[in-house]
Amino acid sequence: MTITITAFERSPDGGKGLARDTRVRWALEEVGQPYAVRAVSFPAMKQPAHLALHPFGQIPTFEDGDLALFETGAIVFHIADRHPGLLPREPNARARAITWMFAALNTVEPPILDLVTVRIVEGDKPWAEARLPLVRDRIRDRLAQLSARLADAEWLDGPFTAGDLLMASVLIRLKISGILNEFPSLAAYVARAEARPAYQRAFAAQLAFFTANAAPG
Ligand SMILES: N[C@@H](CCC(=O)N[C@@H](CS)C(=O)NCC(=O)O)C(=O)O
Repeated sequence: MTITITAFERSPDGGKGLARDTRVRWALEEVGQPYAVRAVSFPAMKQPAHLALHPFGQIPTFEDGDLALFETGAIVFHIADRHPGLLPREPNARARAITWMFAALNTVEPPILDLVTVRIVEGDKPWAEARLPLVRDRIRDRLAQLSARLADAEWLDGPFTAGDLLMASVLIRLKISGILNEFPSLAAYVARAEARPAYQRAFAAQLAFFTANAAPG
């Protein structure tokens, strides 16, 4: 049974790999699992067929036989739980890696998403410009704390884990803002993550998918 995930038919990021299917592709590449991708258009995401898979009408989804999942945290955890390579076997190390998965999605990602919201979704509001410094400072606070914890380690807790995969995926979104470069150890951490062959394959696959779907028919 082939794993099937969904991705934007035409990602609004133009193939920069910021859509969340990239983190699922990356996890699958890290554990060596082949997968297929089904493109979903924006209107189709809100139709009953897709809502049956994803109650919030978003991508990505994950299907394997009769199992259907949504939420990248749950999907990446499921992949890491079922296949060796992304979570340590030793119970305490495994629990700490899972803690970093939650930290990435619950503590570090929200202020970063706020920046996207204020820039893109609320960009035309009269207060958007005034709100921006607050949002950027909230991100800086989190990055300062994360950078202090990472110090000069290669990964967050021992070997590369699903916690690093999600943390790097979240931080990658900040590259264009310039904020990441204010924290050289985090910028280097992201560069190390992006240099992993599995990330390279995932990035190339999402770009090829975008290019194929964007090609005039
Ligand atoms: N918390 C969800 C967020 C999913 C999400 O926001 N997906 C975006 C693409 S990266 C989406 O489908 N946006 C379109 C929409 O919400 O209508 C996850 O991690 O899977």
